[in-house]
Amino acid sequence: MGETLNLVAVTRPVSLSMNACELTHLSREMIDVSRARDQHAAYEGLLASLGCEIVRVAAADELPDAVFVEDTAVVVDEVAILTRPGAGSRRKEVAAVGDALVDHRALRQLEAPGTVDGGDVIVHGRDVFVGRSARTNDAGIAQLRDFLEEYAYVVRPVNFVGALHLKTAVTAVADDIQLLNPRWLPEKLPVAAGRVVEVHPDEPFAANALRIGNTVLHGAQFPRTRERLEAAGVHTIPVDLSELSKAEGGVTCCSLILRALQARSS
Ligand code: CIR
Repeated sequence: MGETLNLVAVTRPVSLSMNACELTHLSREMIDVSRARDQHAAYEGLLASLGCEIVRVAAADELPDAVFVEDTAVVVDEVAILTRPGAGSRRKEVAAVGDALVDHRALRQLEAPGTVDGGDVIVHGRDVFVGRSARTNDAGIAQLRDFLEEYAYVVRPVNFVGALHLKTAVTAVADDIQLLNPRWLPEKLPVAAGRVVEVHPDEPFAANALRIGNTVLHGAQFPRTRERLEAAGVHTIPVDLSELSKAEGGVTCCSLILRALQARSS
């Protein structure tokens, strides 16, 4: 592999109650929790093999969507902002993630009436793109801006349609390449200096990719889009999260990836 990444991946176990998860665009299908746990363990193993130290938040079997830790915080090198998720059922997930992050970052907390899901937030250099969605409102975006501009980040609201989160519609797969579903993202983001890989039309959910150094984790159910990524020179590893995808989760949702830094005073 050759890279020393020094990354931390915060994860949380699949909850026993996962079949009561929030659903927006998909019809409810039975989730095999045991299989979801195996897939999640393989995902964690892959992150560890790529050089991430896994920091596991305590299980919360009564919180159906707890595995999707991405939505509970926005983390940059200087600070972690604990969110107030847009779905009321998910707000109790946040405190325990804060307990896991406190050793790694100074913490801030979003307050009502603001709502933000981390899945709507893409940090790219000093730019922070935030999707306006059913989960993320303008009051939440304004609070994020207040917290982040202190550290010279520029918060840029983004409009998108049809997807649950911004990262369902677009992710950066290299410094200069974004992967997107053009039907869900009418305006391309100015990430990645203009190179674009579009998802295969038969794979609308394939824009969610998780970049770890020079490797991109990508849903195993999207082989046609993966071909496009490889053709663009992006090294991908397919990950089978088929059970978690029934809960509208993808590869980014199941972790918070942060650079390993010493804790800072709050
Ligand atoms: C929800 O609707 O909140 C969960 N069932 C799925 C969350 C997926 N998270 C993400 O895309 N960041």
